[in-house]
Amino acid sequence: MLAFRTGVLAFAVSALACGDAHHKRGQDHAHGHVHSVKREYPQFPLTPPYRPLVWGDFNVIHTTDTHGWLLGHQKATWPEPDYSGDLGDFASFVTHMKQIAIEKDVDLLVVDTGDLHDGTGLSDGFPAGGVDGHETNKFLAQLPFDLMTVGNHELYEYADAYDTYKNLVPHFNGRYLASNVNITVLDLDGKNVSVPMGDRFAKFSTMKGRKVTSLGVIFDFTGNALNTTVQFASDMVKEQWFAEAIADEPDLFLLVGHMPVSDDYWPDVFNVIRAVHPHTPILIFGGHSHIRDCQQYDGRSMALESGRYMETVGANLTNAKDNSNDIAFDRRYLDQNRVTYEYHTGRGNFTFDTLGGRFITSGLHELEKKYDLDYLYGTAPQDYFLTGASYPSNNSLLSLFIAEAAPVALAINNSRSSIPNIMITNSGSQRFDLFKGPFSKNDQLVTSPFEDAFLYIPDLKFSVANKVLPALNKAGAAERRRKRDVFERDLWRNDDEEIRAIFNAWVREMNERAGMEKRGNEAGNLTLGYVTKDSCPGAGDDTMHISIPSYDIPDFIGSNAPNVTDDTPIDLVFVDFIEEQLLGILNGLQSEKKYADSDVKPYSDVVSNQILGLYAQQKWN
Ligand SMILES: *[C@@H]1O[C@H](CO)[C@@H](O)[C@H](O)[C@H]1NC(C)=O
Ligand SMILES: *[C@@H]1O[C@H](CO)[C@@H](O)[C@H](O)[C@H]1NC(C)=O
Ligand SMILES: *[C@@H]1O[C@H](CO)[C@@H](O)[C@H](O)[C@H]1NC(C)=O
Ligand SMILES: *[C@@H]1O[C@H](CO)[C@@H](O)[C@H](O)[C@H]1NC(C)=O
Ligand SMILES: *[C@@H]1O[C@H](CO)[C@@H](O)[C@H](O)[C@H]1NC(C)=O
Ligand SMILES: *[C@@H]1O[C@H](CO)[C@@H](O)[C@H](O)[C@H]1NC(C)=O
Ligand SMILES: *[C@@H]1O[C@H](CO)[C@@H](O)[C@H](O)[C@H]1NC(C)=O
Ligand SMILES: *[C@@H]1O[C@H](CO)[C@@H](O)[C@H](O)[C@H]1NC(C)=O
Ligand SMILES: CC(=O)N[C@H]1CO[C@H](CO)[C@@H](O)[C@@H]1O
Ligand SMILES: [Zn+2]
Ligand SMILES: [Zn+2]
Repeated sequence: MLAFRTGVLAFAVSALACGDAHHKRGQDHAHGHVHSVKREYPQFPLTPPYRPLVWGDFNVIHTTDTHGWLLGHQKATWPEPDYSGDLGDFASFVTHMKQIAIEKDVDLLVVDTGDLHDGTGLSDGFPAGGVDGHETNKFLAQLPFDLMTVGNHELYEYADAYDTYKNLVPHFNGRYLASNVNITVLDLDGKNVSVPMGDRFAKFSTMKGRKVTSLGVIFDFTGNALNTTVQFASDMVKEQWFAEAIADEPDLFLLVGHMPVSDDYWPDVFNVIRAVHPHTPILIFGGHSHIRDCQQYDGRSMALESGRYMETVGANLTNAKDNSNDIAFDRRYLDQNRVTYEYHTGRGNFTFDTLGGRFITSGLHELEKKYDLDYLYGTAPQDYFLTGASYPSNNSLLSLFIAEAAPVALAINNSRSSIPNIMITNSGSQRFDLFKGPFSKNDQLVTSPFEDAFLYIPDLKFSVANKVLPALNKAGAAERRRKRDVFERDLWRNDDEEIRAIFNAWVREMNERAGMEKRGNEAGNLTLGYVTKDSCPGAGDDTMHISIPSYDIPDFIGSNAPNVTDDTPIDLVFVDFIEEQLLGILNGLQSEKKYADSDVKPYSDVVSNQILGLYAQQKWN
């Protein structure tokens, strides 16, 4: 058993701030473009980290759930500038860190735990006939990842899974791990065969000669596409190959997996390895719930999760003195920006960028152009927050969407626009805040990605229609979730809503603990950001912040009720995604008529992911 110090450098890459994007409105009000150029330096005074990283003998940099945010977070509203690095900056950072590791004569590995797309236009804004993430994966492939593993977002659609298998996996040469995921492909004889999507495990030696055994495991995911197979972790550990893979004792187990480190399936894997190797260090990197989190399943293990959306990069190290002692681990959640990167690499403005990093950044900007992602719909007069403002309110994205934008956008070319109505959708239909300033095609994709049709039931008495929204919220989204609709789209969305519930609860807790009003004097100096409290010893955040505000939001949201008498017939308008549950609620509210699918009609050709753009064209020019 080898004695070594392990440092886990877990940095979570948050949002990209497009620093000095200088915004130009087009001549023709509705058809402008935002011209963003690579900011040379952060355009905002970012708070630097407050202490250097603690390097150990074995160090790991971790990213997870990047979801296409490869140009980082480009908006000026806090905390977005905290996450204003891009993948090119990250690549430069990794290059310098590898050099520092060589100078310090220690190991440094870089790992990613999946969910590479479904989040921004760079991955999702491809033209018809394309495959989600195909282009962004090419940029990720330029980074020296030592390990990568598969996320659920790689598995909702066969085309995405196949593209990953065909084009990304081979690039990593045995280091893209899929211990419990298979994909069905045609073999050379044209027969269907189910094969591992990546390697089941990897055994390798580090630069410093440490023997590492690695696995790549996804949570017990059931929403995967036909022709892909996910084996539950608890079954995987019973496989012969698994027993053989873990039989020899390495210097450490390095497990990567797309599953949360708290309240999930890691113990299914951990316990089996620990039973065979009571003393071997086990380092775990997880993901999927989009939070910063750390757990120690015992004194000689550590499990780290590094946030989401290129917001957080994680890292940590171990200190294994002998077989009986606990190992000291360190972990750090880094805000993903150039100030962080320059601070930890000792580089400045003019010595930070590597050629490779520059190349990635400019390539991503070309892709942005190719997809016309900076197509400008209008200029938002203020910020609208998903959970950062109460609902309903003037700063609520949900209020903007359903009470302001939907009534305008759905009235376009609509013969029923003069009939009073109530419009209802689910709050899960919106994904991200909408910030003051240019509102582009990319912003629309980020904020409101789902393509739901609007339906309506005509001539409902106002008194009945007006009770539907409160009744839906009383029943909650859980009922629909349990049903797990057969459409891939709905599976993704149900999973997405569960993740968002975990994420929102996490932010809410931190706001109660470390929000503006709690931080007192100290707050004067700090910007908004994450204030993480996890289950590992010591402080994890690399940069100090005041917590971002967080409010409870209802499962369903509605437009303002029209000013009509109780028995006025009105249109009840809603998205197809909630039809079944809404009909159930409506039939519980009145007994005059049993409403069914045959009573429901299409309301408009406009679908939900067009609403904000159409509204911006009319009102924000
Ligand atoms: C399953 O895989 C086979 C072989 O690649 C392919 O022909 C078939 O279309 C796939 N089915 C689905 C539903 O993707
Ligand atoms: C492969 O399996 C899919 C269903 O999983 C089926 O649709 C397809 O026809 C099969 N192809 C062959 C060549 O057997
Ligand atoms: C996965 O692929 C392996 C190798 O082809 C095969 O032995 C195994 O049965 C497959 N598992 C599933 C669940 O399809
Ligand atoms: C980097 O350059 C910018 C622009 O000249 C300047 O505002 C900033 O202070 C510089 N930062 C450092 C750390 O040198
Ligand atoms: C919200 O906006 C409305 C309409 O612009 C305005 O009348 C109202 O005062 C605003 N409320 C708040 C709290 O700002
Ligand atoms: C409304 O109708 C006009 C004329 O047919 C058409 O050009 C326009 O695209 C339509 N708008 C929407 C949002 O469907
Ligand atoms: C604010 O920051 C300055 C400079 O870093 C420091 O000297 C001062 O103590 C801080 N003030 C508070 C209230 O934390
Ligand atoms: C609602 O309508 C009634 C009757 O037309 C009118 O007197 C009242 O002012 C209206 N209320 C609002 C808030 O517009
Ligand atoms: C080598 C190293 O970084 N060790 C650190 C691991 O984390 C613990 C807890 O934060 C620190 O006390 C160790 O110094
Ligand atoms: Zn994710
Ligand atoms: Zn996920």
